[in-house]
Amino acid sequence: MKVSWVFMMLLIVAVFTVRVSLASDPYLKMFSSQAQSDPCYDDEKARKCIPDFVNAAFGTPVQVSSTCGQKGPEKYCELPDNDGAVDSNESEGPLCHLCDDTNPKKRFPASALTDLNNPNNVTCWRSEPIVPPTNINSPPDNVTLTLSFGKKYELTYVNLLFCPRSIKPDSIAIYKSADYGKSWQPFQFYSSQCRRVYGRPNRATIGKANEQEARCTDSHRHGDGTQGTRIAFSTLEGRPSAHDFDSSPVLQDWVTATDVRVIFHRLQMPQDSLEDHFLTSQQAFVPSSKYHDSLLGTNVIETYTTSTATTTAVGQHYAVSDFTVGGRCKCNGHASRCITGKDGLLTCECKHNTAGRDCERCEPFYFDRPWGRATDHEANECKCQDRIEIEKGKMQLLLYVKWKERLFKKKVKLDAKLSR
Ligand SMILES: [Ca+2]
Repeated sequence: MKVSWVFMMLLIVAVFTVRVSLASDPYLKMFSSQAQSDPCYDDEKARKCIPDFVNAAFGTPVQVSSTCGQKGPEKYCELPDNDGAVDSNESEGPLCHLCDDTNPKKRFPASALTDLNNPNNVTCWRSEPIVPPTNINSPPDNVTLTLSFGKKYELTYVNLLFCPRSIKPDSIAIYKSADYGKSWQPFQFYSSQCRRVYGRPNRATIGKANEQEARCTDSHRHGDGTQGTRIAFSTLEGRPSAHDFDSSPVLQDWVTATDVRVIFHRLQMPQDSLEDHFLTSQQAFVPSSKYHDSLLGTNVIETYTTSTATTTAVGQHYAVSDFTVGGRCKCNGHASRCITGKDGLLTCECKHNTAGRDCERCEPFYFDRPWGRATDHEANECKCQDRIEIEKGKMQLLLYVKWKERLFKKKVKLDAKLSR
């Protein structure tokens, strides 16, 4: 009786197992097909793959050289709305308010630059009030925003959205670094006076010979190419090889950045009519010197002149509500996403037998052909070396590790002897 009961139980378990395995078969198939749908492979054949397009600035801390109200309460002023109305409860005047970093309702921190941009609840960063220029040669404001991605990205655009009722700055320089801030390269300039301020022609044409050159434009002053209070720099616009990006190492370098820096040089030129909002006296306009780029990418002024003009400007400042940088994590076509590595750093999840934070080299023992960036037509997968060569390499590595171990043990013994 006991034996037949055990037999029955075994039979039930066997039938159940067969039914479950049959039932789960489609699921297993589904999972296996999911595993095969790696964007870096097409039926096990390597193909170019790239991480998603993202706003690389979103939620990233921005280093700023100046923030309103951090050294105590300060006055800042706004332009009136089109209908002349400004909502203010401050006693300093109808256009002016106080900023105070210790008061949550009056703070304008750098974190507002890269938070969620909600049109119904605009958050702003504001600089400390600046000293308005008395003439064209007055020292530049040099108010700086620096954004570090901690990883190489390929950038498509850099956008700045200015706060409601704020002035769109006149002269802005955008720089980029591709070596984590060691060196900086001009990316784009904006000025109503490109030649005078940045020593560059206005709206220069870019040819095949100078595709890696920063341009200067006054378009932001005239409304074309920008919308409202926005400045949008498109990294590839007007560059001839942009349509054949895959085969242009020059443009691939051009869009590569680990950091982006925006330097506000002039809020307004002294002769700007808009300045009437803030200045009560006519300024002397003295055309002569310009800012120039030093190797470090900081801009300095060559000469200073003094002006006899007096100003009563108050509360002029820079105010940005959104700093956006569109691009993709740079993986050279060998990864479909970036992940946080064991070292805590953002790194490509490399495929095609490639390695490195940007999949910029072949994995050990995969040097059958030189490394190459993946293109639409050729994945440039790193291939395995000859089997014997690999075994030889592995053996050499093993011998080296063992030798290091022996050396370490000897050292430990020696240290122990000496310490006695
Ligand atoms: Ca914001």
